[in-house]
Amino acid sequence: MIDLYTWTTPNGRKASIALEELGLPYAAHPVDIGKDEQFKPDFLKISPNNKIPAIVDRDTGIHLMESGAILVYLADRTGRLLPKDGAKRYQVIEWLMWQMGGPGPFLGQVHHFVKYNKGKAPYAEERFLNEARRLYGVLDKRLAEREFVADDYSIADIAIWPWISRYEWQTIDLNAYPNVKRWYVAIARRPAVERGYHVPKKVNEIPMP
Ligand SMILES: N[C@@H](CCC(=O)N[C@@H](CS)C(=O)NCC(=O)O)C(=O)O
Repeated sequence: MIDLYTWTTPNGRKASIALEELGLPYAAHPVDIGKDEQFKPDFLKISPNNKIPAIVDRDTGIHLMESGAILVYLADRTGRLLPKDGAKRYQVIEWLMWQMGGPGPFLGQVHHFVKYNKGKAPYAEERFLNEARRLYGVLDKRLAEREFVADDYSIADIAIWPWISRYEWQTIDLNAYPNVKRWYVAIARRPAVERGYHVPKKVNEIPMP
């Protein structure tokens, strides 16, 4: 049994979608970051960077923060969604790291400046929107030649998809990125993704272009 500490955000949904895809038994514990629950001392013991998601695996005693590390752990625990070794494993890790260093931080800045603080910092809005469009372009090019970012559906897709699901917040027209749109819709229709998206609670339907 895995305890998942999470909230209704892209980083949190990565972990719940992976748990659903892998069929691992888990208990979801809401950490309302709007109420600063991520700063509670008990949570900081497992997530010292005061961010969700975090997990505790009751069977192994292992606890982890950082969604990328959590995805690798869950995949290795089951032998699925991440090849065990060889070039294909590193290809998945390559695109997982791309998400952790690119769409995660930069689309997060778009949410901050463009959705929540529009007009306060035009330079930041322009800078982060340009970077968002560049990242969507990179993903679109990658998906022009393959069904999923690392050929087979993997934790790399699971890491990227929840960030793309906020395309409306990012003022991104998915029609401008047809390969991303095709990939996004295909993943959105997976039953495990539908279930994982609504953890720890349902706030809206999955946006559909
Ligand atoms: N690099 C971290 C980022 C996690 C993250 O930014 N979590 C946000 C929600 S999406 C959070 O918990 N924010 C609360 C805070 O910063 O105090 C990961 O991928 O797990």
